[in-house]
Amino acid sequence: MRFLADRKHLAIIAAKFSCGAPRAGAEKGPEAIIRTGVFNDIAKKANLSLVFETLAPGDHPHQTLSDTSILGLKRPLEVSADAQRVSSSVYQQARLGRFVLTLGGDHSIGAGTVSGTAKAIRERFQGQDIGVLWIDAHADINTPETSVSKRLHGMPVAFASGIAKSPQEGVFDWLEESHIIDLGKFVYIGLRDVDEAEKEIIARNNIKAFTMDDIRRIGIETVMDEALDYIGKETPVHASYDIDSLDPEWAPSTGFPVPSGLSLNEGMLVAKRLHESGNLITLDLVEINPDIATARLDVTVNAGCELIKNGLGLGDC
Ligand SMILES: [Mn+2]
Repeated sequence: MRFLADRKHLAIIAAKFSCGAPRAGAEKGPEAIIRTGVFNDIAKKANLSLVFETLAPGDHPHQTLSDTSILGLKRPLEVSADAQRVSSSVYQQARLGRFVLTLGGDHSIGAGTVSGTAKAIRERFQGQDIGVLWIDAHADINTPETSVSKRLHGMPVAFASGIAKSPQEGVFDWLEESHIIDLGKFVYIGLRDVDEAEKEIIARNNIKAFTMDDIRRIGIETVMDEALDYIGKETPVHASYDIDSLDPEWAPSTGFPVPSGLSLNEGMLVAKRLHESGNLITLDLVEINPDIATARLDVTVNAGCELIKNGLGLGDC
C-alpha cells in the first residue's frame, strides 16, 4: 500500500455500462455485488470510509446521437464517451491517493480505468509508469481493423496502450499521452481464448502472457512470482479482473464463459498476492452479467466478492 496517500477511504466506482458488449446485462453487475453488503463488511473490518460514485448511461450527449461508425464498429461514440467518464472518475480518486475499485460493466470500461490510473500516478510520482495485470480468458487487444465482432469490449488494451489509434472523431480521441500504459509493464494471466490477430499483436509487441496452459504447467504461485517480478517491485499496480478468467464452474454469469479457467482458489490467490505485494492501487471487477445463468448468479457474485476481499487483504472475512 506504499503508493496510497489516503488509506482511510476506499473509492468504489459503479460503472453501469454494457454497450461495449453484444448483449445487455453487465450494467447490472455493480448492483449485484453491492447488494450483498460486502462493502459494509469491508468498511467495518478494514476501518475504511466508503466513497461511492455511480456512472450510468443517460446524461451525456452521445446518447442522443445516432451512433454512426467507421470500420463497422458497434456503438463506438457511446462506448468511448462512457470509458472517458470512467477514466476521469478513476483519475479524480486515484490522484487523491485512494485505493480505487471499479465495478463493471463490460470490459470496454478498462480503457478508462487503466488510463485514469496511469495519468494519476504519473502526476503523483513524477512520470512513474504503472504496471497492469490483465486477468482474463480473452486478450481484449483487438484493434478496430482486426476485430471480427467489432465490439469495443474486445479492444480496451489496444486503445489504452496506443496500439489502436482513434479511428474516427469522438472515438477514443480523448486519450492523451499521459493516459497511455507501458506494455513493458503489462502482464496477462489466464488467457485461453485468443484470436489469431491478437496472438500476432501480442507476439509483435513482446507482451508478457501467462496462458491457462502455463498456469497448469508451472502453477499459479510461480506465475504470480514471475508476473510481479516482471512488473517490478517498485511499481504501482492496476489489476483489471475479468470474472471470465475464472472457470464457468465458479463464474457462470458472464457473457463469454470459456472452459478450463482459474479455480476460485487460484483466482483468490492472484488477488491475495497482489495485495501482499503492497503495490496494488486500483482494481477492476468486470463482466458479471446477472441476466446470464440467473439460477447460479449467487455463485458468480460470491466469487466476485471473494476476489475483491482478497485484493483488499481481507480474504479471511
Ligand atoms: Mn475481458
